[in-house]
Amino acid sequence: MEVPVWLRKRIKPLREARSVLIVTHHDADGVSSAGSLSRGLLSLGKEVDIVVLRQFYPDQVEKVPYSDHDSVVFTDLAGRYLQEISNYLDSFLVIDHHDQTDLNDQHLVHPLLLGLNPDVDASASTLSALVSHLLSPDEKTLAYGLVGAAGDRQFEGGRFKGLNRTFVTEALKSGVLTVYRDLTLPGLSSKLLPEVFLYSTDPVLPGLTGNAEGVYDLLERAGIVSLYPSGRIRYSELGLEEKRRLFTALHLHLLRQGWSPSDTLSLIGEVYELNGNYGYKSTVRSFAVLSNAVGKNLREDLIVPLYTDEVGVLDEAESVLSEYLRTLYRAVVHGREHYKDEGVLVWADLRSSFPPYVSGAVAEALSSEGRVGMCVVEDEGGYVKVSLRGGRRLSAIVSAAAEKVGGEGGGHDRAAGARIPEEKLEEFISLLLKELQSLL
Ligand SMILES: [Mn+2]
Repeated sequence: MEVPVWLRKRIKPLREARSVLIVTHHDADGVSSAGSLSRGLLSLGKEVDIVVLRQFYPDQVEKVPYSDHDSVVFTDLAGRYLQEISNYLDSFLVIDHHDQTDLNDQHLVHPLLLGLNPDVDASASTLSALVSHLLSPDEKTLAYGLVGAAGDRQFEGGRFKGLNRTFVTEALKSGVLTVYRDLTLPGLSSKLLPEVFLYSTDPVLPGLTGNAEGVYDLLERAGIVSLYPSGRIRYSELGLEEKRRLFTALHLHLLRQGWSPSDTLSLIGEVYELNGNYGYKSTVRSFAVLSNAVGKNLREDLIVPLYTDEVGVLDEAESVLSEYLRTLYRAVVHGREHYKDEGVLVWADLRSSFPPYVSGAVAEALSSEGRVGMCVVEDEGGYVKVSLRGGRRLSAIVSAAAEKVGGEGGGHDRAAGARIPEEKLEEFISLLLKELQSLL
């Protein structure tokens, strides 16, 4: 791996610091960034503290114990606030892969500065692991850096590319990783087969996630029910022919639900197995699901133990995960039973009944061919958070509608979100409907 001189220089404050604070985002990429970076810092004998945030606002500075540390690293967030941060911190580094950032700033580490695509070549965790590896070389750190890239779905044709690919190669060479092609749903080696589909939230599988009847039908069509009537079978225990039949049944099911052939084929890909681990840490993708649950529950205390292979932490982390998956499951079921049908828009109001992190999965479960799914949850300070999935040109539509009602929003083509004043929700929805209908 060629590492440019500017990058080595830029991480010098981390070498010199005795104590480092890592401020990170609450998803798998943020957790994996903090975890991978901690490995290098701790092995050099430094003190490390981690703070997990739902979202970074520069004015939160009083709430975070910045002044107790020699240096601060922001990972998977804060890229657009470099100027504001330099107003109150001297020694800091921002490792981010989002847009709207000043690429000339001396505190930034960003994929674009390395000639990499920030959506598929490297995520914040890839770069955090790179920094960690520069401080203290360790191939396992590189493998753990891939966890966040998996959480951000940085795959093309079911496999990593760019710097992520380089990490795979290095980790393979040193034996910390094994790669093979198979179905890539998280939990395949640790969960019973019906539960894999029932609790699948990354991705949400329409007609299966949160739908016990749908899962039973699928397994029946695949001939699995007659072979294992109790359902007490793991995917890894199936024979090759059974696996093939299961995938064919799944493929047909998802096509009927409006998925494109290439979307369903993307469920087959490279599986990156982490050697010497077990349970939900056994593959990079399932470790991402575990990390995401830890982050969404703001359990920063579990990050270092998980990423430094502390014995005994897995039980607790997996209980956080199963509670998280149960909550998502209940939210998806609730959303499907209590949605409002507005034609092009199908939406559920989950304020006061569920934590905010369920909104993306519920919106995804409500979306279908030609219809946008939306979920409303609580946010702080008189705001609501809105997630939308499906359709097209969503980012532009959502950000325009949100701005008109005094909120803010954005995202991607088929996945967007907004934060809007609670009393403006109705107005926001009617603006959305107008725009979505005009696209028809
Ligand atoms: Mn990210």
